[in-house]
Amino acid sequence: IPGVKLPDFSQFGDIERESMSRMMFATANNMQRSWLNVPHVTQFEDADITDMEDFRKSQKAAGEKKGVKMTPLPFLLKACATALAQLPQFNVSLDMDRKEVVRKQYIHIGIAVDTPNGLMVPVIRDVDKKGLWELAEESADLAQKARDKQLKPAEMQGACFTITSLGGIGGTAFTPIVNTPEVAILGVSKAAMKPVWDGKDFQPRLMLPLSLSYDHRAVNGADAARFTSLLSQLLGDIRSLLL
Ligand code: CAO
Repeated sequence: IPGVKLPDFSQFGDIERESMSRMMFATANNMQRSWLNVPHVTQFEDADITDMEDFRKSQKAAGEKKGVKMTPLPFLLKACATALAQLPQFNVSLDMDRKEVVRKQYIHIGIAVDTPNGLMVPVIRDVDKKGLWELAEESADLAQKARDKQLKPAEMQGACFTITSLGGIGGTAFTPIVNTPEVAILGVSKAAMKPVWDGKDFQPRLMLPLSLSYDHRAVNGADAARFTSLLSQLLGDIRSLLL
């Protein structure tokens, strides 16, 4: 691809130069590799998490006893694990050299963590086999390890899918970049109260914006809409996560 030729910026005003950290350089290369190799499409959906949030808040005292904070993330992990099991076309990688699709029989999910040193993606293994408290504890531990630069290489490998949540910060939607060779990534924005028509009246409901970016070589648009609709259904009635 044509390179970007830099002008001499100092002709426009004072500048400073600083070496990129190894991590910033590696992240920049990974982003460019994914962006250039993967034909991206993003599918948007809102999930009604009013009841989920009531339940989550009802667990506050239990969380204080256990020393674990229950955020929306464990529910998202569980819902994505269920969706990956029901729609296994999202749990693949493409081997273009061998013209093969690699289907994974395990469900490991990466979580993007914002750290002072840049973006890190620790991986939670076998999310489908873990409960909400276990996921809450493990994701908090891994996020802390990421911030403390204590993650081992093995703890950042093997993901089938990634969740990137900006919900604690803000925004209504974004288009995340697929963490190739995974074929999809879920972006989560900030939940907001919205008027939702119930057929008779508008009801105030807490709506969570979801943005699913996917590799259009591996996944078609109809499947992406099925995936986000399923996520919305699962988060809308978390009892269905038990089924
Ligand atoms: N909507 C509204 N509020 C939300 C929310 C959402 N979607 N998600 C989380 N929150 C709330 C939490 O409930 C918590 O509120 P309280 O303190 O009042 O209980 C607060 O926001 C902070 O949550 P958190 O961000 O600490 O925890 P989390 O489990 O939701 O997320 C982690 C953990 C590691 C994903 C997050 O800390 C993080 O690093 N996010 C950034 C990821 C990122 O940079 N992605 C971009 C990658 S592409 O460049």
